[in-house]
Amino acid sequence: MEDLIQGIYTAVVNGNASGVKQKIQAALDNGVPVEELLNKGLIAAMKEVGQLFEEGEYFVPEMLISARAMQSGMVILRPILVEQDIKPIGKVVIGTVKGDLHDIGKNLVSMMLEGAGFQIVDLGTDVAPEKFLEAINTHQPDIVGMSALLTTTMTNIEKTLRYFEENEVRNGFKVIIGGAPVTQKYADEIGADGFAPDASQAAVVSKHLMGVA
Ligand code: B1M
Repeated sequence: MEDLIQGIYTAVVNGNASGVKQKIQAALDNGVPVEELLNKGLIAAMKEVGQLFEEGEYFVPEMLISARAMQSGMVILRPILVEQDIKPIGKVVIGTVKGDLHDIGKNLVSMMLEGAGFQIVDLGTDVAPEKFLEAINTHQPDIVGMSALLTTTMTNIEKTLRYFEENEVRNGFKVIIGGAPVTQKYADEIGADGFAPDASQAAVVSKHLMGVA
């Protein structure tokens, strides 16, 4: 059983999507519990990928390839997790703010968060404050994530936060922000709960916001 899980772990770290699919299916056929596959296989492997990125061993392309391999495994596991009512560690509504069409970084953040055990509701790009609010009311997230890549659209993060306050929903969730022009200083100034400079740290900070190590 440990060999099967180790195989999944290695396939994710190596970015081998077809290997992940085959090994997950083999493990399921051998009766390995889905929670073990998720926690010791996919999530543990993505944690390792995050560490390799922080140590400078992996760069964005390697991280993307591993994240896609992890997601190919999630395609198989997701319906089983729903069926068995296995809860994610939290729900994240995420989007790139109004006026901004950049989504490569935001997608990578979503994948790393999913790899860390979060359920993701991805609103895409050019997300107006009203659309964030609608998603908050529908999905009741634990965390709202906002990404901005342009100095001109970064200000829409603050506008969206103020819109949440005007609509009296701001206290129901934590807010994490990021993107090339975004800094910890800016996050502090506008009252965001968390900032991450990259996708790996976004997973660490989000878990911290949920009070999970
Ligand atoms: Co645009 N663009 N772009 N672009 N683009 C930049 C951002 C720019 C720096 C290029 C430059 O001039 N050197 C510049 C911004 C300048 C500024 O504002 N300071 C720029 C510009 C000006 C523009 C246009 C205005 C160009 C034009 O039309 N005149 C235009 C704007 C369109 C719009 O959004 N309305 C535009 C368009 C585009 C494309 C559509 C062609 C394309 C986007 C494709 C896509 O995303 N689907 C594009 C691209 C690809 C880039 C560059 C080259 C790469 C961005 C990227 O994907 N990086 C970029 C230059 C650069 O960064 N070298 C540039 C890789 C990605 C993994 O990193 O997105 O930083 P990044 O995400 C990181 C972190 O920031 C962090 O984690 C991620 C992963 O580690 N992070 C978060 C991101 N979101 C987070 C959220 C979090 C936490 C962390 O919590 C929720």
